[in-house]
Amino acid sequence: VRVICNPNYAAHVPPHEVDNGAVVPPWEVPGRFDAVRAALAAHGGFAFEDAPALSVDVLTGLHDAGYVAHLRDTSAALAGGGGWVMPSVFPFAPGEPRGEAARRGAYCFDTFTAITAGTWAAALGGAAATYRAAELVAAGETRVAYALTRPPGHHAERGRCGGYSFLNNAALAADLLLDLGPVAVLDIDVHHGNGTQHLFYDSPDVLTVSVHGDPAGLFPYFSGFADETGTGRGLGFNLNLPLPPGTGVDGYRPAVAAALERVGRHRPAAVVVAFGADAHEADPIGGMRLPTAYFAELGAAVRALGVPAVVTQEGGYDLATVGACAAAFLAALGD
Ligand code: Q9C
Ligand code: ZN
Repeated sequence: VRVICNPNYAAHVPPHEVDNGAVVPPWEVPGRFDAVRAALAAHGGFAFEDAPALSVDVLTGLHDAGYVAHLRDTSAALAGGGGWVMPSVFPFAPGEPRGEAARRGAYCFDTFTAITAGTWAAALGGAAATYRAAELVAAGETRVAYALTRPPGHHAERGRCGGYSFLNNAALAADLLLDLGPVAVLDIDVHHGNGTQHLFYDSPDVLTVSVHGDPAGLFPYFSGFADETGTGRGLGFNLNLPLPPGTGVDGYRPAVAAALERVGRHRPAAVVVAFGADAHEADPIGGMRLPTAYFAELGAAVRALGVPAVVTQEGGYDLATVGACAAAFLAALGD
């Protein structure tokens, strides 16, 4: 399996998260990438390459220009120091944000997602890895390509970061793959892929399907419910399959079967998998009960679609198992 690496993955070092007002250590750390890379190398059968640089212009159709400038300019302003930017106040009146404190809240939807000096470089490097992976698949050079990256992307909206995500890599891949025909995004991170849903909510061309923990009790809390089915021409082209906390293999199997049935009916020319390992039983924040071996079953099930695939790395916070889950999934999906 071709593995396209984000060369700047280590540049983004979050200082902490703020959870219910308390400062807590960050879960989304550079060691996650190292753990996955080491597990893939130990497994064998993976070919690693660094992504070439990506022009920021590629993001234009996907992300709001003011938001992109905020990420870039904030990282630049923090260069050389150990500081960060996090919101304290969120928009409660209409209008463009005026001033730094307003921009912090306007361009972010939670207090888990700090911007640091290296955030822009790391996020753009992740987009570059994903873009390259999608290019390889679109050109028919490989049937499966995996963008090995952090920070994640699937929570990022058109104009807001959140959920540790800054640029929506899965959506970027889907956009590129539309050249081939209809595209489906299958999101199996334990958290609902709210950003990807949001970006394609009115689109009948990109089907978005997400299997995740019930947002009544799990991030992102405000979306991921079963009654969110799309809007306008996109009505019927978003499917959410929320699962109760503590779900194991017996609960995941029928949900994944329903997800894949819907993906198959879309007759996609290519599929994007937003891959998370945070539904694993050892994950510290997911609350689900999947064993490592089930990730191989997931990979085989996606392979059975018979469609080329781009995989983006999203969540997975247990450093001891995240790599084995990715290796099991990708080895079963790939050649
Ligand atoms: N007490 C991804 O997996 N909530 N994002 C953390 C912990 C934020 C997850 C609160 C979870 C974001 C890509
Ligand atoms: Zn997640």
